[in-house]
Amino acid sequence: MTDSLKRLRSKIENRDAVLGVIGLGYVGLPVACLFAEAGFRVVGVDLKADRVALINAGHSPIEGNEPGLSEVLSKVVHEGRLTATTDYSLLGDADVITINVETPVGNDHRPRYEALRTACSSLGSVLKPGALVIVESTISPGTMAQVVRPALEELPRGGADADFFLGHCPERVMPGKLLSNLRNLSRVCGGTTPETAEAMVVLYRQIIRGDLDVADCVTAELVKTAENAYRDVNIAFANELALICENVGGDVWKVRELVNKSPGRNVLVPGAGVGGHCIPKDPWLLAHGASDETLLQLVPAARAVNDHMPLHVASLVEKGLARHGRRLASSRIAVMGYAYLENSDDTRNSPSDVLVDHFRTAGAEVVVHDPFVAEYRGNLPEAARGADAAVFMVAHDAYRQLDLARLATVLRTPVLVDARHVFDENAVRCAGLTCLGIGVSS
Ligand code: SAJ
Repeated sequence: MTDSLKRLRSKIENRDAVLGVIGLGYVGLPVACLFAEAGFRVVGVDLKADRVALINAGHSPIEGNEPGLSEVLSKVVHEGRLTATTDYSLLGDADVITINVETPVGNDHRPRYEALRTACSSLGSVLKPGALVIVESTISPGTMAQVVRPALEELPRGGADADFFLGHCPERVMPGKLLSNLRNLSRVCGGTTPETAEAMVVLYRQIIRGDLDVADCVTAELVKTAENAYRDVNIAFANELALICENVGGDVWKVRELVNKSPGRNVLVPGAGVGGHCIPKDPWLLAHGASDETLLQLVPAARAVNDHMPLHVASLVEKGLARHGRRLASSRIAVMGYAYLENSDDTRNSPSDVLVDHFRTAGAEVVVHDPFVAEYRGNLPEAARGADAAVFMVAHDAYRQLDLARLATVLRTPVLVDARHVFDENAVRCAGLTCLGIGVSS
């Protein structure tokens, strides 16, 4: 192990190391808070001056319910352990820098690395010798070698493993559980050398209780993208099984329950589609790593199945309207639920977005309701008044408690489409509503 890495490890163990965090979003900010809470001095860098100002005032810019985050943030800011800035030069004396910027995919399903490249080249211009740089953003296999390392080495310097150390430790956070996931979930510490990976374990052990597994960078890149591609493929199987059940007169909920009694089976939950900031994107990041795209059939096919689900829900709505002699173009549809996940206000890549666009393009009038999304809040069942169909796209608790008989009185046409298995079918029918749902014969 090089002397500079030895020195870095002891600075980390003594908590004398200065940490830098680039990107103070839903991953970077909790990371900065936990390292500051552990006793490190942390400098957070973000491009958004308003976000920086809010953080320096001790307030969290992250919406939604994040248990403990506001309290930790306020504490470490007032103790002077965490400062935020838009100025990269303040990272010049950082011993460890994590990069937590967005890594979206474009409409062509290819990674968009502009933010990552900018962060790396800006950091490279101020990075001090012997520092450790860790990318926490989710990236395609091969990105550390082909994008990150070259961007950091743009300036004439000794390069990774000589002049600075480089690793990849993908995050595993989830909205609503940012701090608890960070503290408790295991992480892969992928280093460009085994010694660097070991130094990463020493660092993350300061804040993480879960397993810290050493690996190389490619393994770390593969693990994170694979774990989410795996989830997407399994959701797609559940969705395709639901479509089959609809066609053969089955009930996917009964079928799923009985299949899952078989050892080693775990059919996931069919539904209105797959939203969020991770699952729709990470399979494409995994796929991009495979240079020979012909290798891949399952990952793209699963994405296609899941992306189709909102349109399948639309076909169920049209079927229900037709039973009452109505056409979509002249109907009013109440879309119930706009968040991508139950009891969340997060609307990123929401399947409801696709559904609303589809209905509006077809000429239907659309009203949206969501108890967690400010612009769509409203009384229930009043929000559906005058609609010809109420489509439940998210299993918010508030919908599970809905008085179906009252819903029937406010609808103009008594059609209910249940895209998240929110209701008991018989209860819906007893309320005098035409009921159609994912995975059940209509
Ligand atoms: N979904 C289904 N059926 C399922 C599970 C999910 O249709 O059986 C849909 C959800 O409705 C949602 C989307 O998929 O629209 C994603 O749901 P999710 O439960 O996977 O939640 P995410 O997107 O927040 O996933 C994140 C991921 N974490 C990271 O990327 C770090 C994922 O790997 C985790 O498994 C998940 O959180 C979690 O459950 O913690």
